[in-house]
Amino acid sequence: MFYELFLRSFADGNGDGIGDFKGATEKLDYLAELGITGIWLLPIMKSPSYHGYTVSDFYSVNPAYGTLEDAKVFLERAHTKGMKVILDMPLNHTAITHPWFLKALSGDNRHRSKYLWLEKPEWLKARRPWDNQKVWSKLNGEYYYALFGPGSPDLNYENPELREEAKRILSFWLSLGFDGFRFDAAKHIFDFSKETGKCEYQHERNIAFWKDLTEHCRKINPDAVFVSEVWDDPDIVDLYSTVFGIGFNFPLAYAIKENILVLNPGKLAEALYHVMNRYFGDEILYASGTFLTNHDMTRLLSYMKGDESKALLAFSVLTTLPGIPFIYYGEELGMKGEYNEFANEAQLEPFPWFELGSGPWQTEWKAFASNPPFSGLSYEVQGLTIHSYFSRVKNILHFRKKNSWIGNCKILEIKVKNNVLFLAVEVKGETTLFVHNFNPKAVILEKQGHTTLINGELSEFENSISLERMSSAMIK
Ligand code: ACG
Repeated sequence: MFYELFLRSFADGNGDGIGDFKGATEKLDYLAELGITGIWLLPIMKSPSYHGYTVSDFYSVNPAYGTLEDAKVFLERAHTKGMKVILDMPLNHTAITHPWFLKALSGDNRHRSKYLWLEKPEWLKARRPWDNQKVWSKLNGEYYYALFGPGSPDLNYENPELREEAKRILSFWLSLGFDGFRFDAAKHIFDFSKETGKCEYQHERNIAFWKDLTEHCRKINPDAVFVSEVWDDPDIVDLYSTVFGIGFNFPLAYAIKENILVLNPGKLAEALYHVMNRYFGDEILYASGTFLTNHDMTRLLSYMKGDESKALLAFSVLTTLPGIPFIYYGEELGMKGEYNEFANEAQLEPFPWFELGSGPWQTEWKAFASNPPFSGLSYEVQGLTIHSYFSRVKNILHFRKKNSWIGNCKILEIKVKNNVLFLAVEVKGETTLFVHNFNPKAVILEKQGHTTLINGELSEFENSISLERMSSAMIK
């Protein structure tokens, strides 16, 4: 089970208000206590942007986060606690402040060929596939291709020198001790066609690129872990994920959230057949990176309009499905935050360790907006009571940790009866049933074996069990 960690917002170890490696190292026990066995670090390299996805030096740690030595200590401590750490690697583009881009702008041909420049005026008509934004930006009278906006010029991987550079970058971080990578924007490496002058995903070329890079990494560490970010439909995610070993299952995140929001288990069951289809067969070619939210999305409790029962049901469903769950930092506390494409900071707020909004380790790089002090949200308050949202999420995560076999199970059947979702799974010939009650009241179920509560409440009788509203259980 992975934790998606944004260093800047997590824990401050040197008192400047910005989260860093030192702080995160001190808080590894907190993650271990949650049942986390892996960490996905959002980009840590030198960058002019707060989120770090625009890199200005691929071989350095952002000084605000510490030094390479601090990163090393973090990795070593995480390893002693049995956690793997993967690094977010935005190789698709650089920052405009990257020396390569600055040299390119000043006319240096070797560096110019690392980027894409406008060759024909009609290319200016090209638009970003999902929201119709412009993809060419202008600086010093020249147009360069920048799919994610003017601050992030795309790299041109037709340039063989650049591919070798990418390998060197990966070698560098693997040798520091990282266990692998989350490859950012994996479908975007080749996404502009010079033939048509349009944005077009060239999936085959992208996959060949990633195959080359992952094979290179596996020569250094045969057990390296790779997760691809391909935000697309299941058939496209499938294409890429076999190369990486783990593919984020975006369609699953939508299926769970959309159908729990409107409490429609029937539609969820239908969607699960589609988005988890690889877990119905005997041969599982890659693992699904399962999740509910990430840093590009509205936080879970905001999505569920503050309804904790729905959010907890979503956590329960997630943890009873095969794959590798990824939990976005702060979701365990029920942090809030609405994603907004143009000011996407609301879901990246400081992790609230203290009710007061300040104290040792507390980050304060930006003001709390969606998660104000004295709202009862902090770890300080929620950590104390067994009935808090935090404690209930923790119980669900512990359930999953204890039953880690779920990660590799095969799905046999998904059924809905009287608004109850039944999920039958199998591992090594043994069948298990998960039951999720979507009703606003208890349901009586026939007793079929040993029952374990996952979330909510249940009562057991001689021949039946009563599963309370919005509760989940495992029957073995
Ligand atoms: C990654 C990071 C993100 C980062 C970048 C750039 C990339 O997680 O934080 O931005 O380094 C697209 C890309 C993703 C990208 C997101 C932000 N994420 O593919 O790689 O944008 C559609 C498209 C997707 C698109 C998504 C965005 O298909 O490609 O993601 O919309 O909303 C159904 C459909 C599905 C559709 C969804 C949603 O599910 O099946 O296809 O997805 O609905 O409509 C960071 C910053 C940015 C900055 C940049 C440089 O966050 O602000 O500009 O860095």
